[in-house]
Amino acid sequence: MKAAAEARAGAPILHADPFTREFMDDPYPHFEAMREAGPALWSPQYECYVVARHDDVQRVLSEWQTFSSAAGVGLANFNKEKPWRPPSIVLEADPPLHTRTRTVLARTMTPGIVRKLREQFEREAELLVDRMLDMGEFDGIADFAEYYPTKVFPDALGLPEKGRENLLPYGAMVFNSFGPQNEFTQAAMANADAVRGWIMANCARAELTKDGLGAMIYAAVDSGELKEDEAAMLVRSFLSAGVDTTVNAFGNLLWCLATHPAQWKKLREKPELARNAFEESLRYEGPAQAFFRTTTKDVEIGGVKVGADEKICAFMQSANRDPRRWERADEFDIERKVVGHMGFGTGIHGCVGQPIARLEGEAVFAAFARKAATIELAGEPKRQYNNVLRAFSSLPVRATRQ
Ligand code: Z7Z
Repeated sequence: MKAAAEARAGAPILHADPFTREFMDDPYPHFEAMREAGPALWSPQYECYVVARHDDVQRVLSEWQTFSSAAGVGLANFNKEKPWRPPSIVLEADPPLHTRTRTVLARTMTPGIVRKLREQFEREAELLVDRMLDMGEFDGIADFAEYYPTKVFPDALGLPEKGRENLLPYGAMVFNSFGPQNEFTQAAMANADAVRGWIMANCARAELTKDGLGAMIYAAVDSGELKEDEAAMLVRSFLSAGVDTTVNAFGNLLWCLATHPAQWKKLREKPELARNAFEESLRYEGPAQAFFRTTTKDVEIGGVKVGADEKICAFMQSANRDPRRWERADEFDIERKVVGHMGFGTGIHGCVGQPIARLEGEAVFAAFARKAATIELAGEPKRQYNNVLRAFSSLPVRATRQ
């Protein structure tokens, strides 16, 4: 214990608790203080290191040999603690396992496949936006953000319609569990067995349509690349990673547009900016706040010596606002050159579903830009507290037609 304390003595102490309402209500001053304090901080409360500057976040997410994912990408160290579910064989894995599973996933999201999905995604986007404009006032979360990603993505996957209401509660379990076992994790786990049961049952080959992305995963069993139980685990990865992330990306971008009238005006004038607006919202107000890695050996981060088997929390959303990397880091600008943001992560674990996420974002917000004249808040937004997702639980919006 004493040796460990001394080994960590070189790092400034992180006093703030990132997994509290107070922090989540306004994380940005905390992020700034973390970046200013040094390249790597030590949290005595959680016994982990923290990096918050763009370059260090990028490094931790890129050097997978040193910063491993196999012991989990949450606070829990799977070398010491039993995971709450069987680990993901793509997210919570290193090469060579990760290489094999990611290859199969990536094959289901090639440009050719995304092109085929586009027509259906755009049709649903038009219907969604028309419905919102007919309502005039709507909840940007329940009516808008939650609707579309729980419709088009499971449709593309080939998932049964019945029981899809389990998807969002499952996402809440997955993402809260990357943080500590606090009140948010406990609340998300309230109905865990039923939700988990539905998810696993619906990852089976027999439940999926023959022509969806899920069936493509099972085709890799037939070609000998995967075992049957591995295919089910990869379908589970789709359901874990592909819903809450886009839901909250939609909610966050809608909030950005409702509260930045000059940017909304620009988007209305040029709906073709929708793709970059979505991207900028992932930088400015991205849903994925932070992920952990585990050191495989002694390593130095900006002069701080970190031992082996230590947890490091990489704050992607802080990297996205680091003035060392971005001009006008705290300004939302839909015409910004936004390459290099950490909203999709980076490195070998960088979001494999990003072509589909971008397709969804572009389809919906281009439709909004073409059809709506005004968009503004109609009430006070309420935050959804989640250990690693930046999210609203409610977002009252008023919008009028062109
Ligand atoms: O494979 C998985 O279960 C999985 C779960 C969550 C993969 C990825 C994610 C994830 C999504 C992690 C967005 C961080 C941000």
